[in-house]
Amino acid sequence: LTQDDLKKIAAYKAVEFVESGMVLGLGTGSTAKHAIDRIGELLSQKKLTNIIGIPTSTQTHEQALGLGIPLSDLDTHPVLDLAIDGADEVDPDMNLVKGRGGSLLREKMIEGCCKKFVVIVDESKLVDYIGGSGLALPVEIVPFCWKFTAMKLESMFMEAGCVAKLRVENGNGKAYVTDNGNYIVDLYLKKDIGDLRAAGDAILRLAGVVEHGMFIDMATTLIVAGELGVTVRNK
Ligand code: DER
Repeated sequence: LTQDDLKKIAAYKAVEFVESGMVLGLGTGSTAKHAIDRIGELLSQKKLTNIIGIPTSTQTHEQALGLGIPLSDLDTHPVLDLAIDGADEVDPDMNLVKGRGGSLLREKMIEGCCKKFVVIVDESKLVDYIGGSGLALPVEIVPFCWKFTAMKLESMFMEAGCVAKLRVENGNGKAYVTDNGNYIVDLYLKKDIGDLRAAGDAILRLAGVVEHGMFIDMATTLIVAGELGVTVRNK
């Protein structure tokens, strides 16, 4: 099974939680894409009806539009029944790293308003601690004096061997700009930062920071697809 096969298996399993009439948070990324495709398919087969989708990115908005999924937003639906989204890392307490696809702010806004937040991953996303993959922990910041903010973030996690890098567009070296017109600084950690809430609060206290990619205690259900099968775990 390829990694994408596993993502699809986890995604389809999550869609089993979708019931007609639900208001859904539609995630962003290659795993969530499969779930949205599946929802579109069930709608076209009339196996699902009266679904409203709240997209977490312009990318997901476009995909859902193309599938004919009726769309809305948080202004109209401030409480959602269910959100389905992927993650970049999942620790043993179901805390997440998200945002390597650039959509962490809208994801966190929308997934914070759901009665149920189902996270779908292939087994490669499981880590012992947040940052443990050695890959990016994204932080969305305002473009104004981004170097200053990046430097403050890097020094904040000096003990964890943190390196902060401005995310650039593939190829042309220009700063990546989020759907919200902001920049992303990716933090690369060499050690466990310990108390995630304290770390997250410290990050948010920097005036130039908009939001960070740690989703602490937000997931209610974790679906993991691996070589040995798919597991569903509730918080
Ligand atoms: O960037 C994001 O937040 C994505 O949801 C990410 O966390 C998972 O993306 P993937 O399903 O393509 O690995």
